[in-house]
Amino acid sequence: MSQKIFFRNIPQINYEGLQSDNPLAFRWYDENKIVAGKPMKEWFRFAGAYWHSFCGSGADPFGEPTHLFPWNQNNDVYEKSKDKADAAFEFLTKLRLPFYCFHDVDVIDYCDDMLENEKRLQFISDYFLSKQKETGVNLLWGTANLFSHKRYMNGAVTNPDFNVVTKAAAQVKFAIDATIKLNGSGYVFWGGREGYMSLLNTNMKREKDHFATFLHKAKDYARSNGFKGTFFIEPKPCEPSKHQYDYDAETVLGFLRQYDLLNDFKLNLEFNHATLAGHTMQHEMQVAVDNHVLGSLDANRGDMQNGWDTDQFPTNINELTECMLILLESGGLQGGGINFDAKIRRNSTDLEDLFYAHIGGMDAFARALITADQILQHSDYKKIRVDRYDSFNSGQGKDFENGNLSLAELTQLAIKNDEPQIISGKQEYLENIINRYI
Ligand code: XLS
Ligand code: NI
Ligand code: NI
Repeated sequence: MSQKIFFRNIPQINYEGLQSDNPLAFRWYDENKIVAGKPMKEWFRFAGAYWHSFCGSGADPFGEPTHLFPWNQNNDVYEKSKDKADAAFEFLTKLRLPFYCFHDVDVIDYCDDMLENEKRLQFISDYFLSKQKETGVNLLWGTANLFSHKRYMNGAVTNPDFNVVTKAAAQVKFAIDATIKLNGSGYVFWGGREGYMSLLNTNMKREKDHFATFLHKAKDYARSNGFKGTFFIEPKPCEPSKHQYDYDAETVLGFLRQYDLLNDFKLNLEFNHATLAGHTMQHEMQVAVDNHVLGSLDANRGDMQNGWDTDQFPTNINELTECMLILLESGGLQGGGINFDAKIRRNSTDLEDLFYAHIGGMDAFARALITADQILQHSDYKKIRVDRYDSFNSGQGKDFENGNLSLAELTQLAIKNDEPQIISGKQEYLENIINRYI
């Protein structure tokens, strides 16, 4: 099969360490380096995002495309999809990204004919399969884009019109088929239009019921067709809908529990979505860990001054270090990896910019993982948190924790006991530990 080269001037990206001045090298990400018992590449399972890196045009609501990349120029649907695949697999291989993620419409253009779409996706997924065999790059997760087409303006599987639900179902079926064929580790549901713009025209209860029914049917279909991977729900509070049903980690957990889906779904958490929900990513990750659903991460960052999903590449070492503390203590992601759901800026127009962006992100995670491991091994970070709860480890505190003290008994203790001591939470001390180990 003929195969095009798109990054001719860009070499294989290697780990060169801290003394290197080469901007096209890793300074921290050493894929085989063992951290806390596992090679870095296994902790992270990094993935490139097809939509941002190979479909993004740099266009914004005010301006035309600026990323006029050569793999997007062919007018033939099939030829263009192969060009993009050639570019993607060359890119992933050169960057040592072991995985990729895609929406159906990222990898090949869709039309309004369902059978033709199925054929198109089969065509390009066959091509991917040969590329995967040749390069060793694998699919982290697949998904269906149920938000761009105009038919989804009132929602996809939560649309008030049943006809739209069927179109979404067909797209999900084809995307699951492709994910199974490509041996994907996971399948993602991000409900960008599953929510509402106005409650005046929305029956929220009915829409959520439909959402849950649909997820059951999709899961049953995938399982009965041999899908062994993990299903992920990706929370986001808003954008494009004013209010989205999968608002944040806690909300999704409540939904999964209510509709008996908790055994089958984990979470795919995204940094910028956490901040949009008014949380830190650390908060979202800890909620997921505490409920055994930390599945996968979409790596990016928002802009602290702008309130939308800017999807910038991650660079904040302090934030990432705190996240890696949670990741390390949890033992790792369940079924997923770290997908760079991030885009280069509109005015970053060189092919190299795509490489710098990913190198920076991978290095930032690697540095954060190493730092977090040092903190856990050598500092009293863990001990301080454990010790704060010491009063529940024995005596009446333990009785309370076990549910063995009534409100009246607690009151008797309050009357008898002295006023509690003032005990410091040591926040600044802990913040200093993070910076000391960075
Ligand atoms: C959009 C989402 C999207 C999902 C996949 O904000 O992050 O990119 O990850 O549909
Ligand atoms: Ni995402
Ligand atoms: Ni996003």
